[in-house]
Amino acid sequence: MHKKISLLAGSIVLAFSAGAQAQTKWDLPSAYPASNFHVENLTSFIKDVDSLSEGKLKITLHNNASLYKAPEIKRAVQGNQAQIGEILLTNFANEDPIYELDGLPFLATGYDASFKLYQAQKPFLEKKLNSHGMTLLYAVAWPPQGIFANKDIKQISDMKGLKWRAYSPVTAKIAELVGAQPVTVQQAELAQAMATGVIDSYMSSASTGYDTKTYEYIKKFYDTQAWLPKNAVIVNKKAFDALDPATQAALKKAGAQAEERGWKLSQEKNKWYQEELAKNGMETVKPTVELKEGLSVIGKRMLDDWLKKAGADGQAMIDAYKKQ
Ligand code: PCA
Repeated sequence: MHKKISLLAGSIVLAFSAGAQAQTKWDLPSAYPASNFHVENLTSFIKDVDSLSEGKLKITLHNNASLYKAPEIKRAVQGNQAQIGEILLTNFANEDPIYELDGLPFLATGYDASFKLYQAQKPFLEKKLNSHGMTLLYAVAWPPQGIFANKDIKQISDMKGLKWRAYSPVTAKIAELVGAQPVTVQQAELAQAMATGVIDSYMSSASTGYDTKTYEYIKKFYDTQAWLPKNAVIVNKKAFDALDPATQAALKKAGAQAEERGWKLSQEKNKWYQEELAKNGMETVKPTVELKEGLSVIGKRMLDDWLKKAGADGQAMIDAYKKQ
């Protein structure tokens, strides 16, 4: 009897160490907090990877910019310091126009249009990332972008002089065009920037308004639904190639599931985020026709500039988008 037990214990140890040998561990930096739907989605994705790979690929999430700040994550994945990471595509607009497309105002405004734009953008995005040693696993849209401000904004000239938080080159450009003062602040530092008065306004989603408790400082959300930027989850190609085929397939499957779930979650939670903002005293304001017109003139100008920069590929993306 005694012998049997020790034999059994030995085989468990053996099985355990064999499993441990085959296990791969990856780090996944994200710049957003646990309350954010992208991060909720990442948490489910990591669980799916674990079960689909039968425990062979273990991913550790480092959220809220705790491992790398938002603008550093892409480079960390490229250099394989992090094997997988979540980036806000439009943050990298200055690197290549492909990253800017879904950050342009009034090109694609609802979820359906944004998904179509994504389909048009995707092959070019995959090619670009590939050429830098990375692959695109999935991408999910943020909710529609509106303006947070205390000031009454009836037309774009009312935005003059605002201390405007920008999160990307495009949001900084919008500020310049309306005569506001742009200050680039990533979401993880946004609450502090409001508390210290560094900024008094910004353009983003209800989701970020909720994550950063914007209602403690700003009382109005102008629901302009101007664009839906995307977060993308990218993987270092060498790290991917080092996985066995079954684990690669598991990762891809979990990614496809996360993309589908993420787009739904973004829409569903947007309603909930808006309700939470209202409960905390924030007024959602329907933009005036003048404000919308002013912003769409800016949008057209930015699209023209983008087309000049993006050349034939850019035109192909816009054509593919409009054809759908
Ligand atoms: N929230 C992010 C980017 C887009 C969004 O809705 C932010 O404000 O940083």
